[in-house]
Amino acid sequence: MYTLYSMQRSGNCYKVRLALAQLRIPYRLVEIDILKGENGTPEFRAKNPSGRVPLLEVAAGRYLPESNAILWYIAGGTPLAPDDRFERAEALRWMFFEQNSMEPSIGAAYFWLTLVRGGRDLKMHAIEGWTESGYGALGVMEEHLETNRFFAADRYTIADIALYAYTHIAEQAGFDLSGFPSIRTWLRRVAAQPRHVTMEWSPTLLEAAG
Ligand SMILES: N[C@@H](CCC(=O)N[C@@H](CS)C(=O)NCC(=O)O)C(=O)O
Repeated sequence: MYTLYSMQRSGNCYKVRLALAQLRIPYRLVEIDILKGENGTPEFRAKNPSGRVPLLEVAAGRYLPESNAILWYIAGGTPLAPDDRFERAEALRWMFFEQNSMEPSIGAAYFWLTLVRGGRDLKMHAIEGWTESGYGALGVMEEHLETNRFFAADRYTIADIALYAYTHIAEQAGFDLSGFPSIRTWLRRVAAQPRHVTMEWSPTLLEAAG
């Protein structure tokens, strides 16, 4: 069984929890609170030298970091990961975009402005840049979604999962989505997919409820 090292309030980790739930893949969840420095221990660094979550242990002692690489690994061979050469490249295109344009702006704003106490003061100098590049990324997404239901392969894929993670919490990070109607429609479309789970959900909660 997989072991996922994850922080509940991390968008990068949520991507993996969402895909695992939708694929009905059972796994063991280990919560790593980076705000308490739990990712800096020698034990965790031995598993992932970058000290970052998410991290998936795919087999004993075999570790895979990077949320989007993990999505490709767990979704491989399923409709969530396009197999056609062009559609696969389309999905990759949007997943690279997510890491280059969204995660460093909206993801960073979410982390520092909502999770870190005093983060706004600490990062005052960065907010203008995050705002400009975050709205720039949202503009590119909006334009695509005006004529497409999903990001790649004309269906729901891991490219949507990757982009959903930080877009659905962008308003918490101070981004106003009212001028992005196609993104808001897409957010509802993604949330309506079978076996969708929220960012708050964890398999532990399921066990507790069951
Ligand atoms: N590109 C990586 C980014 C992972 C990342 O930055 N994770 C954050 C939590 S969202 C983290 O672990 N930060 C701790 C650190 O950088 O020391 C991914 O997509 O998985």
